[in-house]
Amino acid sequence: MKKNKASIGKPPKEAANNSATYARGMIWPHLETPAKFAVARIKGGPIAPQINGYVYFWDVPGGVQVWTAISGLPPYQPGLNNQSPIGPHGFHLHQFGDCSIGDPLEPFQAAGGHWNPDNQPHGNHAGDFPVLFSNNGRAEMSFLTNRFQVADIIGKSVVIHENPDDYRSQPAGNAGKRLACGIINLYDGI
Ligand SMILES: [Cu+2]
Repeated sequence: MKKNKASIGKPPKEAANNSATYARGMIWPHLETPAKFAVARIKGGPIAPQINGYVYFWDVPGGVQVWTAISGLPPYQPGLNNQSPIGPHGFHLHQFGDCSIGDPLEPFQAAGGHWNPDNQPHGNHAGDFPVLFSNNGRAEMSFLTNRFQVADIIGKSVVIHENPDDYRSQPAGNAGKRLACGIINLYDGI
């Protein structure tokens, strides 16, 4: 059981050296051509060190399919006394592939602001993603975006925030502190 828990979101070993075969044959049967495929390994920072997981990206007709599996999210807390609730968690692409922790009270500032290549307001940034809902600490989600291709996001980062994204406050949806970060790399069978 311990082994399973640690490997949430990770492909089985026998598939690790052939991501295209894995993608076609197992959980993504709609994928018909060898795709550009990327992954961000997500790790929690000092505010939520238990966060752990993966975000996968692969090119599909019409855009990119994103699939994520995250564990170790903090429990939901309602927003009392004008404080933001903890969860569901803002989830975005950020500009820079630098997940240095920096200030432990405001971690992951080196990842920069939201990746926004076409200069849109927040809520319509290319890297604005749906929020992550914690299910006893675990979130899994898959969605389609037509805002980029895998090749456009290599070397950017994925950030998970403490608070929900309101999709309209500028510049970042009032999503609060940065709990976890991962750099997007071309998939090579991690
Ligand atoms: Cu963000």
